[in-house]
Amino acid sequence: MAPPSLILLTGMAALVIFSGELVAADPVYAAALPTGARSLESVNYPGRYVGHLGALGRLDPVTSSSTPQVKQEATFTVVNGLASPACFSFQAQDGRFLRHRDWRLRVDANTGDPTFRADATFCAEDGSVAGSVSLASYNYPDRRIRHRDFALWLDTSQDTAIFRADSSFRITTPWAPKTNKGPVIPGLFADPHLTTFNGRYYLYPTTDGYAGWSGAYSKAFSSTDLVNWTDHGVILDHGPDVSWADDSAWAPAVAARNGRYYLYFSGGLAGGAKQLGVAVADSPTGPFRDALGRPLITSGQFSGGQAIDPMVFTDDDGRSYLYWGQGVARVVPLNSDMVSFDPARVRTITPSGYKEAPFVFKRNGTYYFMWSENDTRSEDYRVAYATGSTPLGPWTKRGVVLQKRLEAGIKGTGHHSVVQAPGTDTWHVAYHRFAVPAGNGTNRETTIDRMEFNTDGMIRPIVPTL
Ligand code: FUB
Repeated sequence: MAPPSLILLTGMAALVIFSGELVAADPVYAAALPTGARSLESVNYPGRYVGHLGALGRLDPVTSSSTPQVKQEATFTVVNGLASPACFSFQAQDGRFLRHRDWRLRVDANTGDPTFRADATFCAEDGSVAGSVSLASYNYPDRRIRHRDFALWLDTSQDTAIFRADSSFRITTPWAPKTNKGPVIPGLFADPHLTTFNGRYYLYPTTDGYAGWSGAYSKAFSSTDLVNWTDHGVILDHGPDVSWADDSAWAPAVAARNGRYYLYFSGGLAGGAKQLGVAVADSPTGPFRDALGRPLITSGQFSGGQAIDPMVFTDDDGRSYLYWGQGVARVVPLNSDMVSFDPARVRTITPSGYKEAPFVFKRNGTYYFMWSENDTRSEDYRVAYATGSTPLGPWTKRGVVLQKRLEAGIKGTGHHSVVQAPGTDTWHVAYHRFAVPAGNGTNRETTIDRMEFNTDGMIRPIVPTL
């Protein structure tokens, strides 16, 4: 039986302008992989695919009459590299990641520590034949995934035809196609800010999968239909781009004014509490640059709570309000420059049960203030809301609208955002959950569901779907 059809790779060298010259940014890793569910077929043993038996990586034959389990084990989701967005990781259908240990390839759960992330990240080069790829280890760049005796190894590269063939794979359509709609973007992403600019949807999530949520960069994605997403790459990298924070790129949120785009973000100050910053760009996909060269809100500026989880709501009169806070929810009108405010006008609006992730929108003249309750590491992380008649409250708590659905394996549903489909009364909620099936509070994934209202304006319970 014929194997799945070949998906062509784009052999592509990244180019950047540096000191006025066009230079290759990363000449070593040259191939771009399609993300999403795929299978990896051996170049010199067509019909055999990268898979795993239990934990150990193998090269096994797969045909259309193979068992569902064999097909599942020969299917990986190609995702953002856990150690670098320039490279790739391969997530097995059971949630574990392909990684090397003692030079053998195996699948293991992501611990989020730097060693695991590096061991589970592979950088793509063109393979031995057109349309194939060779995968170099992120932390041992001179070693590649190759098969030997139909087991998978991480071996030192050799300049021989047999090594090149043994370390080249065709990326094919998956043997076990995805049956769920989610996550909307492959890989580990949390705290999604879903919004629209100029009739197009944009998604700004936290990059997840790091112990202690220590990921240092944010990416942007865009879509016209909330189903097919374009990855616009890294839009703000705290290491090089933010002088006062080099890690913990948490919960980005973007607002527009006068053709400019403002990215509000939390950042870690080494050894201290989080602070909140703002970056600016001429496009919703960046590149963003730190607008102030210092935090917009410093860690001790307001007593109580942590300065994280910013969000901006702009009312019909054009005034924008900044909401933020973990433990304590605060709001302040922003000045028209979007990067300053009067500290004397900051109000505390913490509702009962509030943990973090404030989000405000307006429908039919009613203001909706939503937030997350419990700890993001708990399966009981959930979303509640209140309504009010102004962007500053007072607020009437209405209750929980989004929570776990254990019968579907859905846990930890929270840190959401809400978007109105342009020109309609159709509303969508983006949120994260523990990655299905094997995630937890630092291995989260982003999904989107419909949000509907009763005739009295109350939000109907949101049913989280797979
Ligand atoms: O992703 C890091 C943190 O986890 C966010 O800032 C919180 O809202 C929680 O989701």
